[in-house]
Amino acid sequence: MTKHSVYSVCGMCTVRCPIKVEVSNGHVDFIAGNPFVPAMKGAVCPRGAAGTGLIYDSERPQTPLIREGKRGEGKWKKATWDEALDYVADKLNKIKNKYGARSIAFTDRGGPFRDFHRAFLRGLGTPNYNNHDSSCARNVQHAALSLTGMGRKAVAYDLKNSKHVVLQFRNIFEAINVQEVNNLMDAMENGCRLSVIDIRSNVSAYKAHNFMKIRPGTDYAFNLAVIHEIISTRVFDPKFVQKHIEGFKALEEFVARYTPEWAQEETGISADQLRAFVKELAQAAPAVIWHPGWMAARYTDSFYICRSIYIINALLGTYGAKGGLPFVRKPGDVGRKDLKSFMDLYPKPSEKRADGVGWKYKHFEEGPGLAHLLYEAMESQEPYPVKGYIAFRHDPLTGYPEPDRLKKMWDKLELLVSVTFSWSDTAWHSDVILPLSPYLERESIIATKNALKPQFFVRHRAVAPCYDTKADWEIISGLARRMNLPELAFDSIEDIWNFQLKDTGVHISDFDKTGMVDLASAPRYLDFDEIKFKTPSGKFEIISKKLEDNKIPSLKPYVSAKNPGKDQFRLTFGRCALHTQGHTVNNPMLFEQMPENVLWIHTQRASALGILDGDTVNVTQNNYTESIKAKVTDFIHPEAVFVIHGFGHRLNVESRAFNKGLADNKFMAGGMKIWDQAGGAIAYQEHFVSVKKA
Ligand SMILES: Nc1nc2c(c(=O)[nH]1)N[C@H]1C(S)=C(S)[C@@H](COP(=O)(O)OP(=O)(O)OC[C@H]3O[C@@H](n4cnc5c(=O)[nH]c(N)nc54)[C@H](O)[C@@H]3O)O[C@H]1N2
Ligand SMILES: Nc1nc2c(c(=O)[nH]1)N[C@H]1C(S)=C(S)[C@@H](COP(=O)(O)OP(=O)(O)OC[C@H]3O[C@@H](n4cnc5c(=O)[nH]c(N)nc54)[C@H](O)[C@@H]3O)O[C@H]1N2
Ligand code: SF4
Ligand SMILES: [Mo]
Repeated sequence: MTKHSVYSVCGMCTVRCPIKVEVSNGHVDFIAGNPFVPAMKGAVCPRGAAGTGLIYDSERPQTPLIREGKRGEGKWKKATWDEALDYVADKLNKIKNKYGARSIAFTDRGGPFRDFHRAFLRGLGTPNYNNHDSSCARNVQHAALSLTGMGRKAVAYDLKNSKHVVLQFRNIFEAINVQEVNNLMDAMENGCRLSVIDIRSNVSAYKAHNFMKIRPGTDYAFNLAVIHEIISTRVFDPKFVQKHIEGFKALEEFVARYTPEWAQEETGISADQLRAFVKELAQAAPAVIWHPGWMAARYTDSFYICRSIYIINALLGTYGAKGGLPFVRKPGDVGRKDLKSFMDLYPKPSEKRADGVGWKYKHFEEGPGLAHLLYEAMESQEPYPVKGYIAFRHDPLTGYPEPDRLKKMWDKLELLVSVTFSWSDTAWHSDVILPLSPYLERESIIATKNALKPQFFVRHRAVAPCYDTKADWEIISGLARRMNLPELAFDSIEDIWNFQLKDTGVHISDFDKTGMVDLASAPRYLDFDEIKFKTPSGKFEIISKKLEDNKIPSLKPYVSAKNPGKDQFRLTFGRCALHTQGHTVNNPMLFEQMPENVLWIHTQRASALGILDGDTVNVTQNNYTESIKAKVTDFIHPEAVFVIHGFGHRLNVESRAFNKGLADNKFMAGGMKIWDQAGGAIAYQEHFVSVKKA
């Protein structure tokens, strides 16, 4: 029997934790946290442990498939890789010749391993790369950019050293990032306070010292009153404000009317509680982290909520501080060379983007664009036809509102390809499925992690693929070879790694021992005087010229949240520790632990409707209804119902997940058009449903 360990990277969610995989005789026995990363504490989360459930499950696409019937009919022809890649490349080449390269679009789910496929798009000459972020963290990113000129990841969350952490629509103990969870738990053992602002008591709220149950849709009101209180009681950091903030006076004038008493009416959180909370924060500052949020695609003012959070952090001087939001360092900041980029092989395409970002919408960051606007362009064929689309590790039919509407938006596509390791609604609706090897069966390109102590890391393959699936670099190389991009047509991952490491002084074998290479010996916090924001003034700018130039206010007055109609509820959603988005429900190990979602509904509202805990209820919007079991509880705001996202699968190739639970995205009529014009993200929680006993 041969046994060995492989240092790799988890792929069960976007967090991508460092892992150690125990392999015997080519079989994965056990997955642990990488022991060389102390904050992993040797463990992964329940989903990370279920990686074996994924690879040894036969209910996933096992060979390339080409559609035979109509889209979505489920009639497939098995194909060899050569046939499938020839088919896709031939169609893409035809589309390119007929409509131009710009008519090819591509979306992915973001992350650190993108350089290679983004280079492929540049090589083809299309500007239409998008990722899923308009369904996730785009508002946070744009809020950070608008105030600091830097993205949201330019600062770290120094949870381990924090004295007070605030989670607002951020459920750290269930929407898990293992290192963050462990660091926060360590800090709490050392006396760190935890405050949670949420519409329901989640697991983070149970652990919190201070829980504020807020009326759904009113977070902006609460935060404006917090800013009011910080300024009027003069508990801000005067040194930080003086040296690093531009526009303080305008802010002070703007929040003058937003008193804690005013906010109490909107939010349901008492003025006294708000005042006591602000006092506590000021005492702990600057070792405070008010988390700016992650899944912040919820309301039409979510961008401004995220901005208000960053503003509060700045007022408290948490930027750059130990235990606050220290600045991360790039390889160049520590005297090292970054990886050689495949994207640099080609010029940036000069065509304008189909989603309008960069020319029609100049206040948005171009990089990943806004996918919902790309889909609009696919339907309108404006500003030009988009005819070929590759959904690459992306399931928009589960992740965007109103799947039936979205399918219509795709009707004019001449080619729809899904690259995926699991069945999904998007894969089922595609013309071609290129089955990706799950993360334990594939290598990824090397990635850089900017951090207090930057590093390179790599995903090693733990075992050979069980089925006829391929790694993403093999799929892209296969297409590149057929589309006249020989510089991206690689036969081995080692050649790719060597290309990337060329100028770095690092060798492939340096990753063998731990899966990563540190680029600095110790973490370093910037001195106060070293702090410089990437805005025109070099300061944290309350008034953004870019926003104002595009007729978007930097300080937007609060607009009261809508009340649900009689017998209606605002539909809210989130994550749980046992599943990732829509793609783990059919995982045999995770399914066993949680086969369906339930509908959280407040005790009094349920009682008025004659609904008891465990009853099956019908949830309806317009004429669409699905049923689900009710969880009757005091721990949710009466105006809302809540579900875990990702359930309600209706594909019979997933025998376990089939017909289990409710799909929240199907109760968002017109939702593709309801988005935050300032921050760019879809506003998923501006929808209402009614509930009746079944
Ligand atoms: N109604 C509603 N809509 C939502 C949400 C919600 O809560 N409610 N959540 C939103 C959020 S936060 C997000 S991020 C998006 C997510 O939406 P997506 O980005 O589409 O999410 P996933 O289901 O994680 O991944 C899509 C596909 O990628 C494939 N895949 C291949 N390789 C990998 C890998 O290495 N890792 C992972 N994770 N997947 C891989 C999987 O097979 C899966 O089918 O949805 C958003 N949409
Ligand atoms: N286990 C697990 N972990 C994950 C993921 C996963 O699928 N499963 N996905 C990863 C991804 S892609 C993302 S984006 C992150 C998401 O990480 P989070 O954004 O932290 O996760 P969510 O559960 O979507 O939302 C957090 C909380 O927002 C609350 N909430 C809803 N509406 C409101 C409101 O109006 N006001 C306030 N104050 N709170 C509200 C919900 O009740 C929920 O408790 O998690 C990541 N980690
Ligand atoms: S949080 Fe869990 S599922 Fe996500 S990468 Fe880490 S171990 Fe994997
Ligand atoms: Mo997300």
